[in-house]
Amino acid sequence: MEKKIETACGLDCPDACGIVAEENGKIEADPNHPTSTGSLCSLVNKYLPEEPRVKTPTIDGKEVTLDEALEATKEALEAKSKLLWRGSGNFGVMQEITNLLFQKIQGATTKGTLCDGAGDAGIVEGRGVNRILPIEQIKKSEVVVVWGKNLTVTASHLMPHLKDKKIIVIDPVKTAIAKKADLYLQTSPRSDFFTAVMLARFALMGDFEDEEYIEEHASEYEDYYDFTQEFRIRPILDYIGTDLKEMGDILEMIKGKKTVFLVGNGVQKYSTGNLTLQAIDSLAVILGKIGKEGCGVGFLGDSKLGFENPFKIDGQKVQKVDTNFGDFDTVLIQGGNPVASMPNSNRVIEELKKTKTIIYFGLYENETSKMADIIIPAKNFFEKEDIRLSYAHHSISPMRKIQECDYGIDEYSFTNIMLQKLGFDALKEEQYYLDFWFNKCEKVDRYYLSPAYQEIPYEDGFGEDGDEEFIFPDEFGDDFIKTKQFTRARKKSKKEKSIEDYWLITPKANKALNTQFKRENYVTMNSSLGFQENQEVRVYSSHGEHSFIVKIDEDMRDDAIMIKANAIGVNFLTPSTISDEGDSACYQEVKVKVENL
Ligand SMILES: Nc1nc2c(c(=O)[nH]1)N[C@H]1C(S)=C(S)[C@@H](COP(=O)(O)OP(=O)(O)OC[C@H]3O[C@@H](n4cnc5c(=O)[nH]c(N)nc54)[C@H](O)[C@@H]3O)O[C@H]1N2
Ligand SMILES: Nc1nc2c(c(=O)[nH]1)N[C@H]1C(S)=C(S)[C@@H](COP(=O)(O)OP(=O)(O)OC[C@H]3O[C@@H](n4cnc5c(=O)[nH]c(N)nc54)[C@H](O)[C@@H]3O)O[C@H]1N2
Ligand SMILES: [Mo]
Repeated sequence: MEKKIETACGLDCPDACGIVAEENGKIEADPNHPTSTGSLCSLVNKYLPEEPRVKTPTIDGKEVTLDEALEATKEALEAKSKLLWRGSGNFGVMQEITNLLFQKIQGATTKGTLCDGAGDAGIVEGRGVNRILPIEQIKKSEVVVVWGKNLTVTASHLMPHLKDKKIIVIDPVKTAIAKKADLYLQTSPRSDFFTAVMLARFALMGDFEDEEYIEEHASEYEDYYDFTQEFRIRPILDYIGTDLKEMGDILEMIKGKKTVFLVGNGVQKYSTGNLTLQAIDSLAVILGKIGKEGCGVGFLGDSKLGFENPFKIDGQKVQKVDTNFGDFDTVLIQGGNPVASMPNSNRVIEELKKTKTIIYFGLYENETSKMADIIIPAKNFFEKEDIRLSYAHHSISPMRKIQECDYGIDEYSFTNIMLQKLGFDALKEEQYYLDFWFNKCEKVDRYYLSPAYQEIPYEDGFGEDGDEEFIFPDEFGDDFIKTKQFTRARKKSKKEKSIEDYWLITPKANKALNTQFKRENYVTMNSSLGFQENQEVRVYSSHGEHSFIVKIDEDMRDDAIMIKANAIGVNFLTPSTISDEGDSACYQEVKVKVENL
């Protein structure tokens, strides 16, 4: 019998599945892994192996040897100012080893995130620390509130665990899970803070609160009740697109039931995303649905909690969201495609044009590799040793080499070679850095358990040590939407309904992992907007424009259009606004117009 090698998926996805590979490279899901329930998704089974790789190093478009490309990289890194911009193309921890190079050469790195920073900041504000909700608690729940998370696409391995549970979905798009839900709220985009505030208010008014629990863990709840009363009910429910009955139905469904809230990135791609997460947490706390069996709020957790990160460095940090690439002579882009994935593509391209040398260290040809002066082919996660943490569960998996690659270079070797070329000491053995992580974990069967694991997070209370109370939001400010409507009820006239400014919804796609794998160029919209299927349209915002092909879908609201994260050109429309808290991108803080071409 052939020997099996156990490894894990490195794609930036919460499931972080366990994989078993035969020596010939054939892979399947590890049946013993807590999330990968017997099957791998098509991204890793089909689209990844089909994707053509960058195999030849180049300098100014000319093919060179890897040594020549590395020598040119060394020279570029001797420039006065240099920046490392890393994406999340591979979620292994060893990606970060390049920090050690930038520490030595006194280069800049980035702070902030394109992903979940706003939500994370709100969670930390309320709970003190962002702990992952263990899958076992999701399994034990009776009601699941899926809030701005496209579960069937972005965390499909959770689906089998939701069987036989009552499902409530809150999402402006009628997603696949919304169609199966027992209760579905097709809310207005960017209204979730208000939804959570209103539900908390009605809960406290209608005796749905868990008094004993909040007295002990969130004693400021009466102040929060006062805060919720600052918001006018009628105009806000209109704005959300709901009514008192629906709000009551939600509370009735949750009452007395073990409930988890699975919250996705959709609710927080806005400048005020922190407040939204804090308000959703506040609702869960008031209902007593946190820190108990079968309960909790699951967002993207902090995968590195409890570890000491050997790759953590100080030094100059610039914002990841609106990076001024032009301030640097040399920019090393590793594991990312910022020209397409960062917001405000016009700005990104202008900035990168000002940079003297762009080095692209990645797997695939894309918008960023096209702008690069030096291209260094990387190895993928099947071709090197690494460790996989997850932002949605506590299994830490070794990622092992299951395939050879004779053209790319891994991040450890890249860093090691560069350090020595530049006259610094070599790195320690690769295993030393891997053990740094493993040594913090307890081994459980073939997996390791994260040091941050707690069976029921926040069971004793909040804060790092569980001895603090929950903190409610006490202020609300918003510069983006006009809050005038919340102080004066108004009726929509027919004319107002035909507004041209649409919300932009830009979620993940099923055949792509961000901009890796299948790309598309669709804009999805309701037929009432007056455009035709397959028609080419120009979509524009105050930041830029791009053309897209129309897809008609009656599951869309009439005040929003959808262009997915893998669509070519989507980020010409998005702003490089940084969230109020958490240094996060705000992809949906924008209104767009659509016109015939
Ligand atoms: N197949 C696939 N899986 C992926 C990825 C991928 O690219 N492809 N990417 C991975 C990554 S990097 C991440 S961060 C996760 C993210 O995964 P998710 O958290 O699911 O995030 P999104 O797909 O961005 O959006 C989720 C949902 O939010 C809804 N939404 C949009 N605006 C609003 C709003 O204002 N309010 C509410 N309530 N809902 C809203 C959208 O309609 C969508 O259904 O997925 C990971 N998994
Ligand atoms: N419009 C819109 N934009 C978005 C989002 C959205 O929902 N809508 N989502 C945002 C989110 S949540 C995220 S996380 C970001 C992601 O944005 P990025 O981090 O830029 O991720 P990708 O676009 O997937 O690019 C990853 C690249 O990493 C390279 N790569 C993969 N594995 C390896 C490896 O092992 N080593 C090296 N050196 N390179 C590797 C591949 O060449 C690939 O092109 O996008 C953000 N952008
Ligand atoms: Mo992400």
